[in-house]
Amino acid sequence: MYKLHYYPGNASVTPHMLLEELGADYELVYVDRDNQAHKCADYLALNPTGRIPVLEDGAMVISETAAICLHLADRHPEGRMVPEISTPERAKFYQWLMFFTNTVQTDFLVYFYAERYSTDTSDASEIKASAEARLMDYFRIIDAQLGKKGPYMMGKATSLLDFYLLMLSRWGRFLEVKPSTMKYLGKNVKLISERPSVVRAFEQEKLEAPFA
Ligand SMILES: N[C@@H](CCC(=O)N[C@@H](CS)C(=O)NCC(=O)O)C(=O)O
Repeated sequence: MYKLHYYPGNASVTPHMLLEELGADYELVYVDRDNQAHKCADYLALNPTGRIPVLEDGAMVISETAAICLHLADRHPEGRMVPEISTPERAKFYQWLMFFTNTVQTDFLVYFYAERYSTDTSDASEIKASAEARLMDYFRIIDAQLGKKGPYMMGKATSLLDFYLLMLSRWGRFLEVKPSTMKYLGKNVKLISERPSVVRAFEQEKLEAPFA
């Protein structure tokens, strides 16, 4: 049985949605972030970065959301969460996943933790505003992709990208223009957030609508 260390709505929500979607046997382990549990010795022994999530798969401990998602997709190939290996679709899948995790998610960290990105805390609002501008550009790029080849990131088939995107769009509900109000992205968010697996995961985390 898997163990997913999570905090409601955090990056753990993507592997959580996937675990439900894949019908996997798993247990949720609540990380008491409000009391800094993710910075305590027990948690740091699992993930020295002190970041959420962590997945335990037997004796194996995995951190980094994208790595966890890819591992789950590998372990449950029948769920078809990634395109076939060595195909053009697989190459584009890699491109978008790296964009989501290296670029979009990274700028969300800048947006949410702006004070960490300067030694002068008075810079935080400027740092946050510039991250927001970049995030808006990224969501426009994603919306355009979905407009060309939707309704899912890989066209007609769902993949783990769509679950990742729901998490990012949900975080984007604090931006001045909510990603879910964009034409094609909004459709994608609606389709994914209505999936029974996602409804179950959100209910378990007590996340309330609007989901993005
Ligand atoms: N690159 C990491 C980032 C994870 C991350 O930053 N998680 C946030 C929650 S969404 C966290 O743990 N924040 C607590 C902190 O940075 O102190 C991943 O993708 O797993």
